[in-house]
Amino acid sequence: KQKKPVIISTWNHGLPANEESWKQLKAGKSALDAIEAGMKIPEADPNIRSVGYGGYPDREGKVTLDACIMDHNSNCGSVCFLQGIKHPISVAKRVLQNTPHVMLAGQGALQFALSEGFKEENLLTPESEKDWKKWLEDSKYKPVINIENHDTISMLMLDKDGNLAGGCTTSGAAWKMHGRVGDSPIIGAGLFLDNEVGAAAATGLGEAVIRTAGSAMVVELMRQGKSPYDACKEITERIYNKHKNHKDMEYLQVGFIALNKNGEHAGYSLRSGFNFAVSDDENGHRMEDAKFKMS
Ligand code: SD4
Repeated sequence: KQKKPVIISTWNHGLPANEESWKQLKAGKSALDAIEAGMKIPEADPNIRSVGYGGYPDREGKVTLDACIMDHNSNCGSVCFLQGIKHPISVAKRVLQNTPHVMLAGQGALQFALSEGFKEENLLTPESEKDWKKWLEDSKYKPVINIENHDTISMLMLDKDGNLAGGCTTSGAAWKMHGRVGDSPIIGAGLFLDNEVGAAAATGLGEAVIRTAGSAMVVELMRQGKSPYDACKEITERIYNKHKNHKDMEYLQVGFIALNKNGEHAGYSLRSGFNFAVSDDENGHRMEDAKFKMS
């Protein structure tokens, strides 16, 4: 029997996002509208340093954003390397709805956002600017594992009709090179779903998730009959095996969430410290700790 609706999203900031998305779903909004409304909360929160407004900038002091959204008909919208727009998830939704394309990047994404009525604003908060200036003192790129329990917000949803949808939004890796794009806006890497099977999304070091087509692989394992938990675990282990002797291993963290067509969910991460928010009728809104491979 299918359990629905169900929402799952990454990290502590997933909880207020889930609560808002849940409210929207219960008010009869579409899955895409509900995802957008929920994800706008961490995007707008200056204290969340890994998403949207207030996110850590790149090494040139520029906040550059990645986001995507996908519906049950495999329609996708994505923006990457977008600057100056507070709600990249909303722009991604407009790419899905109002363009013949899946992905818009950089200046082109900004131009599209402005044409859709979005306002350009400064996303670098005084706190982020201060941290960036401090970082410039030794300018070492070393991603932080479980950055203040935040990182990307990725959300998966099974709506009341039993259809899957998902989204991701992030300011990416702090102190990245200018122009760097992570896994989060890439369909198949940071997010993937097949409405016949299930949905998966990633958080953590995007390079590792892209190298392994992470979320797409989690969905394929579910297609072959694996539970969400076993699928997330197997792909996390694959990522570990591929990176055992890699220079990224020192600071490598990846985490996956997955939700199948029956409403069963799971999360799993390489290192400890990953958690996710889950919402359903049976147990309300709560946080769950992911199982992990190593501490
Ligand atoms: C990315 N998965 O851009 C996102 C978030 C992150 O270190 O910053 N990870 O890779």
